[in-house]
Amino acid sequence: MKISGVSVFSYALPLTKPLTVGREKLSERRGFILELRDERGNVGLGEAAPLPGFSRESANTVRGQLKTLRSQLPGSDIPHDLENLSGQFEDWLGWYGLAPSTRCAIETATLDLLAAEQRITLSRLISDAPRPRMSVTALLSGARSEVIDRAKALRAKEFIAFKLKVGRLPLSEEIELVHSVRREIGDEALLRLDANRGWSLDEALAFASQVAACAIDFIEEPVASIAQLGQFIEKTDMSVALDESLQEISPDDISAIPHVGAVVLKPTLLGFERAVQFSRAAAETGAVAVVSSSFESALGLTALAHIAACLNRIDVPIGLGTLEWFDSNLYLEPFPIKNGAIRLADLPRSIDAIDRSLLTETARE
Ligand code: OSB
Ligand code: MG
Repeated sequence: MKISGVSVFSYALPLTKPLTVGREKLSERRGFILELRDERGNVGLGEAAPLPGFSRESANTVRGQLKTLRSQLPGSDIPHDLENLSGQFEDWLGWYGLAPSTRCAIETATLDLLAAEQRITLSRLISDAPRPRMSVTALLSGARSEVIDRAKALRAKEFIAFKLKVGRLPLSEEIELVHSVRREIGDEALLRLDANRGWSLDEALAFASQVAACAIDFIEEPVASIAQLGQFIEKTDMSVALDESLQEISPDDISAIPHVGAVVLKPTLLGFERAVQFSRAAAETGAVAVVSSSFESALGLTALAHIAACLNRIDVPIGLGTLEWFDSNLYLEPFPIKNGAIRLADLPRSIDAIDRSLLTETARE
């Protein structure tokens, strides 16, 4: 099958509360939608939403790369076996030198198009037996009272996994907060932490020893470098997850870091195929893959839910609890996270669900 037409759109969605990422504070979320069409009128959509403060590429870079794809791709054949996600996209697109969020858009749009051609879902294209249901992690951040109230409310709504942001307040306050959140959510729920590299090694070790009784599922990025992370792992029993570090290493490097508990896969920051390659490398070392959002629209989240359904045999809660920052999410209907979980059967096809009135076509000059 050939790609016969390509369009590029941009969007800007207002946020319900300011979003602080790294040193950036965002009041709206901007991104791009890439639309691919084949000769038979099938359509595939993908999202490129570089996250200021976290992505290395700028929106301008991504816009330029999408325009290049728009001028180059029409008339080209879609290569075979892309859905294997084991280097076929790299063989096809590697020479363009695309940024991760641009890669993610073209990869997901192509997979969405292939799925449309075969009248199946994206997850079914990639796996014979995708998981029909996945738990979603509730994200806890902000002031103490907000964290506690949300933990209580979302536990009552059947969320079974929580992720608390740490590494921001004085250590003693955060240690107390972790204990309080554990008390609120009860012993059955999973509690994950994310320090976003906010601590020195000594701080991280002190923290870990004082929340040892809180049964932490894992902590993401407690310290500033991969070298320090190795020392943290050696000196504590707390399970560690890689997030920021994945932007600095390749899948082959995972096995060199001993006892990684999990990898947090954000296809917007890594690329879609590369994220899957990280998940396979992680599985070989016994680490689980946690597919996670970079505050994409519902269209991006749909692709994330489909790939997450293909990666783990057990229910590993996924990091899609970012929609509360959005007033509208680019879909006409709310994104189907219900009772702390997503069912594949509830996910609409992007092309049917998207609110075209929120898209602006990027000029062809
Ligand atoms: O710190 O893990 C992070 C989203 C964008 C950028 C950074 C992060 C996140 C998330 C996503 O936390 C939600 C999740 O992982 O549950
Ligand atoms: Mg993280």
